[in-house]
Amino acid sequence: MTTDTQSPELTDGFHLVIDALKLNGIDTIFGLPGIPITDLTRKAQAAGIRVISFRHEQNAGNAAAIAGFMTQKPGICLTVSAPGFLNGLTALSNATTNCFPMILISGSSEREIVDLQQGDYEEMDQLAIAKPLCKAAFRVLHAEDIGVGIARAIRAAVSGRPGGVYLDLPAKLFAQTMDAAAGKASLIQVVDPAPRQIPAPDAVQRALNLLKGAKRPLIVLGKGAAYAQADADIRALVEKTGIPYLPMSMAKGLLPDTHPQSAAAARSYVLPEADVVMLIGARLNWLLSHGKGKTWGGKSHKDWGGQKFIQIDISPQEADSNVRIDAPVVGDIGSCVAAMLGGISTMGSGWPKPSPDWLGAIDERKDRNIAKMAETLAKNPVPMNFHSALNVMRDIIKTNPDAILVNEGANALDFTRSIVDMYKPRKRLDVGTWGVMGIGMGFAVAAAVVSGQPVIAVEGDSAFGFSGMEVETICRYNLPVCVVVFNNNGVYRGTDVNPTGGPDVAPTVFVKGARYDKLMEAFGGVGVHVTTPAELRKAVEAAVRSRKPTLINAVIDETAGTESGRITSLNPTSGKKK
Ligand code: FYN
Ligand code: ADP
Repeated sequence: MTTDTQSPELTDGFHLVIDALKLNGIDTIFGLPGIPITDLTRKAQAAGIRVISFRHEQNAGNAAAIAGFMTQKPGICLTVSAPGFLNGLTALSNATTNCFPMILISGSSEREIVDLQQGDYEEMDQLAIAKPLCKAAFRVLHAEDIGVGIARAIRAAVSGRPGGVYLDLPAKLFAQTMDAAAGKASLIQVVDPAPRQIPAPDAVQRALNLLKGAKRPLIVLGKGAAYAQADADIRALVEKTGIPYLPMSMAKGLLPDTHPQSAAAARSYVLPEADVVMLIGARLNWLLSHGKGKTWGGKSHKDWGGQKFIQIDISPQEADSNVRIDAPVVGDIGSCVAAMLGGISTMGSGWPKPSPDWLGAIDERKDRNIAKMAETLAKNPVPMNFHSALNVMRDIIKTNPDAILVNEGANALDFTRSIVDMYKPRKRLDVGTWGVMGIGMGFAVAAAVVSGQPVIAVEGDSAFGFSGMEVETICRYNLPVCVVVFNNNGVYRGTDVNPTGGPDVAPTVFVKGARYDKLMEAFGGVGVHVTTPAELRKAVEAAVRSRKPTLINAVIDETAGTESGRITSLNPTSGKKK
């Protein structure tokens, strides 16, 4: 309360930023303190926001991005200027590529000095650098604009196709003061930040007509479908139509991988054989061979396989990006799937189930692949290989379906994806659209913080190295994270040799017999060294039960693994003599 004789109550940039975030339901910030945002982290914590401090901004950024994916609220990453900002940028860019909503907030140097290039502390034109790498970028210069700046950042991150947003806050802004009441009035509580986008009825009808006439229909579920949190309706659409479906990596578990309609184990059969493919939140990018070529039954790598496509997506520009989309349905997945279900229900029993021939042929391939897989998994080679180790992880996820599986690497990624079944939506978090390494510990920290569930991170030894120092963060916040490092002494394998016979090891080789478990012990967590599936099982079960930060160094046969896992063909020399 102020009276005429008292000076008015003041607020400042620090508090306006914090109040604006809180007003919009932001309860967690991932970041790394330093000039000029150290006090912002302190004041945010004092104001009741959970502040998770990392050892490197890229990991904080990855944490923010995956928190955005899991919650549909923009994940916030807070960094210092220039170098800290740049460290956060890979994550921001990756978030944008993956359609994860995230806001990178970075402190910056003084505009006047930056623009005249007079050599300020950490001088950099951050806004200009961020712009091409994210969905939107804003700078706030005046305290009274903080409310608008945060509101615009939130809307840009979560509306339409979600993505990364950059918010530039120059150091001077934080100390600016203004009348507290005016400051409060300047803040905006964003109404309906991600408005539903209802598909046009004729677009829905066009899609239903195409699907209904299909002889060999297929549904592809992507991570956009997982993000949408329309789980029950997506399941109903799959089950009511009876159409087989293929989950992309992060859509695994949207329906349990053991669902009878899953065609995951017959991937290379269904893609070329399907005549109508309905994509739900999945892009026809490299992960789907751009919708053409041999994967789709085309004669050469550029040929169209003859499929017709329905694409449900929030981005109107996505259709026709690689091949013709015969029935684009533009809208949010929840609204689109509900509209499709509505159309199907008006047909009553008139919806034609896919032919028994198509379903039978898929089942035959599936059964064959699953039986082959079971045979491989049952083996117990010495030393342990990816399969025998992942057989353990498969059982652990089966008995702990709420646990979140973080996964990165090459072979460690590809084998885990096909061996470890997921049972619930948004439980598998991995390298996504870019195949980026380094998401591991950032994703693991965020997954534990956001969900409170146990997190199991299956990491290749190379992949782990990118974010390994965050085991200290895991210990500091006492998070229920169990990291399993599949240690085969190198990138892909540990067996390469230096052809010159010189003293340096080959570029893909690491220190042999490294003990990653000791890293976790250094910070008070549990480190376990295992060489057999039985030891691995015991260690992971104990970690999940105890919820103690744990790192298991799982020694894998160093000859196991192929170059680049399942994507060897992307290497420029693939198929040629080296
Ligand atoms: C799948 N499969 C199964 C099962 N699930 N067999 C038995 N049981 C189960 N449950 C079979 C499936 O039918 C395939 O066999 C094979 O396992 C592999 O399946 P996957 O992984 O779905 O298919 P594929 O061909 O590897 O998929 C292509 C891809 C994928 C591009 C989508 O490789 C991918 O997501 N890659 C990302 C790689 C990446 O980002 N790496 C990081 C950089 S590594 P067939 O049907 O017989 O083919 C840097 O070097
Ligand atoms: P995957 O790699 O699993 O195939 P992609 O990242 O390629 O998935 O595709 C996700 C797609 O989902 C993007 O094209 C994006 O526009 C879309 N998308 C994301 N969220 C939604 C949503 N809520 N509604 C509709 N489409 C969405």
